[in-house]
Amino acid sequence: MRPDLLITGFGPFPGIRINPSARLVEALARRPWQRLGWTVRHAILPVSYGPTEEALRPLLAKRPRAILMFGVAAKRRAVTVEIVARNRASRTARDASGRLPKLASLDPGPPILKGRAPMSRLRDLLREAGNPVRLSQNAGPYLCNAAYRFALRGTAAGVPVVFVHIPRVKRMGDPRGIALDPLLAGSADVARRLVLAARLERFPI
Ligand code: PCA
Repeated sequence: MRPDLLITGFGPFPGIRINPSARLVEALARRPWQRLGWTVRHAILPVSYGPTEEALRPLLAKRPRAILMFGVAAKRRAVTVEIVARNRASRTARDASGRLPKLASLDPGPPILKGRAPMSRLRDLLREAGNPVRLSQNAGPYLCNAAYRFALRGTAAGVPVVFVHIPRVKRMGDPRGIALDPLLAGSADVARRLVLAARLERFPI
C-alpha cells in the first residue's frame, strides 16, 4: 500500500554519537497515525554517501504521498526548515564510514532544488508549538543536504518533501539543547500539514 507519509532521521556520524533526529523520528512514528487512517513509515538513515541513497531508494520506490526528513545541526540554536537543497558536497567532512564524496557536486541537476512544502506555514506551526525556529536557505554541504536532494529528485512534483534541521535535544545527563516535547508536538503538526498538502496537491512555496 502506498504510505501517506515517510519520516526519516539519521544515525550517528563523526561528532554526533547519539543523533537526536533518530529519537525524534522514533517518537513521531509512535504517534497513533492509524487513528487518522494514515499509514506512516519511518527510517533512520546511515550517514554515508552511498548507503544513504541505497537506504532511501526502496523507501522512495513505495511512492509515499509526502516526505518529512530530519537531521541534526548541532551548532544551530533554532530548528531550521530547509527551503532548498544545493548541488554540493563537502570535500573535507568525512561521513560515518570515514569516506569523502567523490565529487564536490552531488548529481547532474541544477545548483538549487526547491523543497516542496508550504515552508512559512511549517515554520509557524513549529513556532506555535513553542520551538525556536527559522527558515534556512542552507542545509549544509553534508549528508542531510544530499539526502534532501536525492528525495526531491526521486519523487514526483506533487509529492511534498521537506527537510528540517533540529538543534541538540536535551536528554538525561545532557542539558544542552531544546526540549523534546515541543519539538515532537510541532513536528507532528508539520507531519499532518504535509499529508493534507499532499491530499490537496497544493502547497504554495
Ligand atoms: N546531520 C548531518 C547529517 C546527518 C545529520 O543528522 C547534516 O546536517 O548533514
